[in-house]
Amino acid sequence: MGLTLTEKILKNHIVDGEFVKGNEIGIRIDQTLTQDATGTMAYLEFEAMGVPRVRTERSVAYIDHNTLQSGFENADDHRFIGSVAKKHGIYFSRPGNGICHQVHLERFGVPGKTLIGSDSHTPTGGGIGMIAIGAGGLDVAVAMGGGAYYITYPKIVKVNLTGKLCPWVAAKDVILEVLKRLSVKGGVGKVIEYCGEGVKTLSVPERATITNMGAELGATTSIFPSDEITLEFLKAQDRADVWTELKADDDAVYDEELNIDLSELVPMAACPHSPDNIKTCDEIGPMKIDQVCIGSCTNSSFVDMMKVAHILKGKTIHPDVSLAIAPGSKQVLNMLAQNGALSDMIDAGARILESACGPCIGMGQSPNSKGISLRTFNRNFEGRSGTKDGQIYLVSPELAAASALTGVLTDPRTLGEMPEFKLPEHFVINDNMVTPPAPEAEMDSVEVLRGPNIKPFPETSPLDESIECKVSLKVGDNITTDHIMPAGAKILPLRSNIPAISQHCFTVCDEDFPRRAKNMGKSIIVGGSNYGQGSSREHAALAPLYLGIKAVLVKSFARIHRANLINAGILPLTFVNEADYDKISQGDEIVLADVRADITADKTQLTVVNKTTGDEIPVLCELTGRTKDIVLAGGLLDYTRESLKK
Ligand code: MIC
Ligand code: SF4
Repeated sequence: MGLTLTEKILKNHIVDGEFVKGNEIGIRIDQTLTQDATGTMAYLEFEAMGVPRVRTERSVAYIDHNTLQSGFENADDHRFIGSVAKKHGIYFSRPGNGICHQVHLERFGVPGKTLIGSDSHTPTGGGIGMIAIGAGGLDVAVAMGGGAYYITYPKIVKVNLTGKLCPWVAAKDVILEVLKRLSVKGGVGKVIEYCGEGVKTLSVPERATITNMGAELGATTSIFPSDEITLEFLKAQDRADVWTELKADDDAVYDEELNIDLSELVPMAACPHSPDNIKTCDEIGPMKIDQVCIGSCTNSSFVDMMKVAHILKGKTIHPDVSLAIAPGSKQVLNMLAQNGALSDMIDAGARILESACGPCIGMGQSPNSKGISLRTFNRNFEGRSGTKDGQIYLVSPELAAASALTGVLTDPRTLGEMPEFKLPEHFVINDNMVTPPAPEAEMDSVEVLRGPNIKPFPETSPLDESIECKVSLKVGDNITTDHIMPAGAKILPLRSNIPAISQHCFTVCDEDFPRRAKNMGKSIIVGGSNYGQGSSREHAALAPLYLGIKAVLVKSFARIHRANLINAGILPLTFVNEADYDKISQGDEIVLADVRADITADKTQLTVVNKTTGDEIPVLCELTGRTKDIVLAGGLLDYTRESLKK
């Protein structure tokens, strides 16, 4: 029986566990990446593990999220990360060099290698045939130290692409179609593998748009084969030497299959407030808009920007629309500057932003009240833009630029004939904003520079014998990490200060939650299905940890967040019967008696007694050998320290 591409790469990297579906397996990690909003914590954790030098083939620290620098905090974090990187063997991509995923694809990604990154959109690397997975900072710290990364051996979904996209229909529309069919929960526990004749019609940046937004499916990762198109891209980046051909065997067996005829797709948008709320341009109609933002790790490549410049050239944006453009990397921005396309954008009235995440994570450019904003980004969760009642639509760069001119949602197919937009034969290459680490012999003399906002990892303790406490919060379905731990210009600077950032935990849902939870001392949270979807930010687990949360009981979890809870030593529990969700209310007192003994004895079904109502609620606590030990130890940091001692 043949193998899928995913299986081939995983098989080459497995170091622990058995290659059986549904089993937990440990894989060797070749490359890691961090960004600054999760990076400070990841490097504090790496330091706490006491490993002197990274043991990966390549680790890169990017600065791209917190670049507003409205106080000293961001700049201090940049300096800290730069100095830690220099000392411990990590390449440092300085602020201004671009968004981590865009730069990693351009300059560092290697087909067939494994990459984990402390950012949920790390699967962008699947665009050049990597197994690239988003993870919590602690997992990345462990991988930098040479430890394996653990995943559940995934189900593999084949997406068979046929045909070719029509003019002005984009890669964004492909992934919006997949989201429409599978939903934001549809990818959990799965890898999405793209195959078929249609693959050849998509360039690497287009493939990367598709794998990037696989994160919105909840998928472990997404991957394209590495073929002659991949080689062409790597050649143009002067990196042909890292190319290898990679594809699934013809007789590979998949768990699920999906067929998409590219020629049947039309321009679409993900409507507020979920990336799977898909409508076609026609279905929405010529809706009046207030803002357009173009960029983010999903759609900020050179060709994306060239399309936008072409549409804007010689025109002026609509008087009621604000247009912001953030090219994805220094390479992209520089090439636009050199070939005059930047001038076309500026001339049309675009507000050019630095190459960084910017508005995607609510760092500036929040829309007006109730403002309708078309964005080429990947997430439109409520409030993420910084405007609570902002209405965010996720669209292709083509649709965004066309609409910026007309002031209403505009089908880009009305733009007339589409010229051919080709990948350049040579990208402009200058890695002068990537600082290499100090040579090993000199690392001891490198001083790590810390600012006053950088506080140590919160205290953890081994799992209690029994848990007896109140429910401090009850929430519904599809709670995102932006609900649990909001970002934006006010809160992001606190990413290296857990006591301070925890004061904002869940305030989007309930202003009083942080104070109430802290006053309770210990408590649990109850939630619905797909709890914790979205970001990889471990702050969504560390802030609850700091506020005394002992367990989270929900209908189902999103993958990365569940792993982050375990890493923080918080028990992840799910209802055996989803209907029992109604038997427990905020403020109820609950008991999980002898939980430590039960988990030690590998019991997976436990009983939560609701002391307030008298109900006995069966719950699942499915922890395998390793995750069980992590929870018993009080989290991954303690567990790793103990293992290193042994
Ligand atoms: C996001 O898109 O939500 C982020 C900001 O990039 C996060 C990481 C973070 O919260 O720092 C992600 O996707 O993991
Ligand atoms: Fe940055 Fe947005 Fe991409 Fe997250 S999704 S890495 S915030 S550009």
